[in-house]
Amino acid sequence: MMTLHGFAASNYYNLVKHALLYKELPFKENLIYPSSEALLAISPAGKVPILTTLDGLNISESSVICDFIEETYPEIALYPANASERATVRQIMKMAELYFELPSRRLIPYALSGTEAPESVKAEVRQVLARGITGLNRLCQFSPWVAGEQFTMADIYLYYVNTIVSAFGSSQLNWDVLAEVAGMKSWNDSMSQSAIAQKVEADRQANMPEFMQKVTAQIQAANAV
Ligand SMILES: N[C@@H](CCC(=O)N[C@@H](CS)C(=O)NCC(=O)O)C(=O)O
Repeated sequence: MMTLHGFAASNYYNLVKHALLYKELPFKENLIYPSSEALLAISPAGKVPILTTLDGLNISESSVICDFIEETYPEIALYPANASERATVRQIMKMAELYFELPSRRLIPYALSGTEAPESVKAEVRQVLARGITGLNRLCQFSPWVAGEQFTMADIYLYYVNTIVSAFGSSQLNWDVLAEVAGMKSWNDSMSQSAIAQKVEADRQANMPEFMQKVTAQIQAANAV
């Protein structure tokens, strides 16, 4: 059986988990946190998620894992058969990561340590998010799914990216970023209603206390140096 390594408080972990559940693939979960020797042994960059395949290969990077599971298990397809349509799906995923996820993540250390991000950092984050808003407004259809009639990996990817935008980007900047993309909010709400999203969210909430304990211990250790 495949193994998904990581922790449920991670949105990158959750998007892969959602895709595996959607494709009805059997897998087990291995709870593992960053900075552990066990993770470094299987993850080139020391990041989660990692998927161990049936051949024993350890794959990192969520979008690469998404591609692998689709190519290996094409049943219950999450990418369009048409190459041009697939390219649109991948553009949405890439833009979501580069211009929504990564800038929002810059605000996580400030949010977790309860400090205010410097205005210069906020300005840079706003600028990148604005690019994401423009790009996603141009590419997303929400009719009813992100890329049109077919539910795709872009729906799963963007939904979990948006959890970080809402929790850190929007809250730290006092800016409802998702409201800037026409159709995004109602699509996001309907995504959250699915049985899979609700299971993933329940697991996330169950993991949060332990995850926050680890974060607090790390902040205290850094402050003690
Ligand atoms: N580009 C990576 C990012 C994964 C990532 O940043 N994971 C976080 C957890 S949400 C992590 O492992 N952080 C540990 C660290 O930065 O040391 C992917 O798509 O999988």
